[in-house]
Amino acid sequence: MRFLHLADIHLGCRRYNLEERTKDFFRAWYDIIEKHAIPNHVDFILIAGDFFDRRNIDPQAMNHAIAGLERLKDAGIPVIAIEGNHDQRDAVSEHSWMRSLSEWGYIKLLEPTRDEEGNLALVAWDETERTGSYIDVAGARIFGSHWYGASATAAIPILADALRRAGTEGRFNILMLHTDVEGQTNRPIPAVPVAKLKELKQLVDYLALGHTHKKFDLDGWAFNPGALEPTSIDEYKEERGAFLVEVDDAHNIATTYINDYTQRPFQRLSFDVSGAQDAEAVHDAVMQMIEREARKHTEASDKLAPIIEITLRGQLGFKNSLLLINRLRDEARERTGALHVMIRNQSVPVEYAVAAGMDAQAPRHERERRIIEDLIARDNRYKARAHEMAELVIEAKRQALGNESPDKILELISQKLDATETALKQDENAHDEHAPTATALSAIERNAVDSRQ
Ligand SMILES: [Mn+2]
Repeated sequence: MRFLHLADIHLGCRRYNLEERTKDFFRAWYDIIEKHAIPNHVDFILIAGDFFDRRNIDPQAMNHAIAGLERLKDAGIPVIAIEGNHDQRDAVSEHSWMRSLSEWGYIKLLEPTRDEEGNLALVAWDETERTGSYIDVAGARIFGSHWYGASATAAIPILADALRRAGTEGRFNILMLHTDVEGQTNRPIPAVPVAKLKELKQLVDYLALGHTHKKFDLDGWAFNPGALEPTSIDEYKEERGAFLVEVDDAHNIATTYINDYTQRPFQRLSFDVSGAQDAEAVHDAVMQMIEREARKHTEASDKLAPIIEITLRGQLGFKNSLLLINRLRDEARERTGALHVMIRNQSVPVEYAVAAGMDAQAPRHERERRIIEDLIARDNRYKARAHEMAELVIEAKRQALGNESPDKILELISQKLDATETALKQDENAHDEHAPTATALSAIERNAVDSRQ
């Protein structure tokens, strides 16, 4: 017996508002059929949930699904599937596109049902009704299950009971399950503990998992192939793909991990803007980095053009708005031939950096003064007197901690504030002649930014 185990194909996945990106999910799905399912004459294909990216798919996603399913139908390869969290039917509806595909004869959607007492039951596939919870194909008995979400751990013993009642003896039993497994996810969400999962081991010879978008296996018994394409850039580094599974007469399992189908290349670059003189300097340095490190794509290449993400980090020595992000992105795309360039600006303007570059070993009172001073300096009204104002704050705090009366503290504050305001007014008058120049400059800056974005 030979079969292909897929999961999380996510047809119809839209990212970056790019038509091409949606097609990537189709290319991966279709390519794996052409390259692996058909040449290897597999007996069946398993889709362990999330065939579609969402419940309410658009017509294009359905076209993508049918194109592959028609090809498999012509080749006489049955597709056995379950619903995942992304494509499961609505709680209030009897209908889902997965059920429709099953009714139309493209897939066999396996779903548990309820017996008269309301207990979970697994019933044999009915070819006329085109419903059922398990099916016998090529010497295997394949069982389907629902998406249980956070109650997956509680569902395991119930599933085990239902499997026992349905009968698994003397067969090669496969169970499809869409769930997170403890230790395999980076997300802080409840996942099924491995020990709990293993309660199924006596009943199931091959546990066909889906949901986690990376490849893993447990004891050569439970297998999760991962998504064919990354649904977010965070997944691009994970090993993902499909399993080609070979089972001999003694029920020995041999799996081959497949990832040589058409995939969109991704690249992540990072640039530290700290110390750059101006926006032009950042621009030039980012372009130099791209020349050095970025994956270049040419029309002649038979590979897909990459998606490149560039993150700007560090402290920016000038206003954020002076960074011409669109210009950076466009020029980076031109130089690399990428399908798409994302610029993530995570740099922090120096004006917001508090106690930047301060020695971490400095005594507490020095650090306190510096932090208060930096916070005050953000306010242009007090910027010129930040040092004195910091002194005042610290003195007021000292008095409050010393149980000084509120009236006394208020008096101290108003005295100092008055003195500071008088001093500031004098300063303003002295600087009046420069004011128009500063305003004119920022207007020019604004215009320059507007015309380029
Ligand atoms: Mn998924």
